[in-house]
Amino acid sequence: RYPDLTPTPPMGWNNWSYYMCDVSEKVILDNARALVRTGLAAKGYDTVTVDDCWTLKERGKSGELVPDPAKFPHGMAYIGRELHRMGLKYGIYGDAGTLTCEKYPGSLGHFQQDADLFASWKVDYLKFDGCNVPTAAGRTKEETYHDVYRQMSRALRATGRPIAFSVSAPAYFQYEGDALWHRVIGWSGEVGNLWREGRDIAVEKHTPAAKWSSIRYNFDYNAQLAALQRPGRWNDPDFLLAGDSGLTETEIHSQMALWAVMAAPLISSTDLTRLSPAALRVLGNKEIIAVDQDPLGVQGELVHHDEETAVLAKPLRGGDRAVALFNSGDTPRTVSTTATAAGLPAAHSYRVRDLTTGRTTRTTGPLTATTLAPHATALYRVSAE
Ligand code: A2G
Repeated sequence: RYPDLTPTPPMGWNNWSYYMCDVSEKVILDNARALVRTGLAAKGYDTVTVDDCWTLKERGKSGELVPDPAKFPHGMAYIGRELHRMGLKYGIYGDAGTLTCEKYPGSLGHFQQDADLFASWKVDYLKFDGCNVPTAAGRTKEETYHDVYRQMSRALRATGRPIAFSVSAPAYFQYEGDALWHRVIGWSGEVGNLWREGRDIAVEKHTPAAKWSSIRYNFDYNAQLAALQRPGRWNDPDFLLAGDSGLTETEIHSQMALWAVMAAPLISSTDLTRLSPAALRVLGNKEIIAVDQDPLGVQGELVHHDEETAVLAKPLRGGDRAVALFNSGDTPRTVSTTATAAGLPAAHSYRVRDLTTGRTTRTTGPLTATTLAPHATALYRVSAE
């Protein structure tokens, strides 16, 4: 079993959703500086990950990955030094197959060599994708994925450097039946610390409607996986889109609240150098971050779910519960549950703190969000008195 390197869900920033293959030293370091300047780094967003397209299309003479000198003129160890100097952690992207999704060299046949190279650059986090993994002779697709991810997991351990391991395998099994992807998630939590499931979240160039529907899709998918997550081993429904164009403040707040109640990794992927005050407020909401990062490490479960609404409850250390009331429909609705349905003990009175407005009220049991706007989520922290 891979070491426990992520006691709480990883937080940070990744370039993919906004910049895609237009990644560079400037993009990475400008955004890293923005992470620090905005105060988001101090709130826990500490891992900066370079996604696909950072290498040349061919390996070097010794079979090594070669950073693209036009994109990374000072090389990749330099990125690590700069990030570490800013108090941040260094994440990088690789792929378990012959080629990455964007057809740059994959690590198949080079697992130890690549792990050693990443460790020599002082990498702290590896996102390991699963494009172009050819099914091995005499093995099933699942066995093949298990083999390659296990090999990379061992290679990372053999470097002696603690490198958090993000496994993309489950995303490559999502249409193949519950039993199968449940199994894949099971072994992903043995070989690594977190795993990507659901679809890739929409990227900046997609329409606002596509962005919202991808948040919806990954929410619905991830919400069913609560039982497969364990403290320290995380389901990853992909990036937070706050800051990308076209989404409303209500929608980016909903994504943040839903991801937090599901104890999902909080990985922003936008242009942080021109983040709006609204997006910064959403990403920087300390009480919502605290729900996500709660030391119990439990993913909130669905208390209620229908076509238009969902209610989730997450146990927190000390006995409180975080309760999310989500109106996924296109008309205003009142969404409600009760304290006991959300798992709180029976009591005469409960304190209800609205983590969006910061207002505290009291209830004898009913928890209601009155006429929630379309796509809005209310997130409450509820304590029995
Ligand atoms: O490659 C895949 O689609 C990744 N998805 C996505 O996040 C991004 O890294 C892209 C780059 O080519 C998964 O890892 C599931």
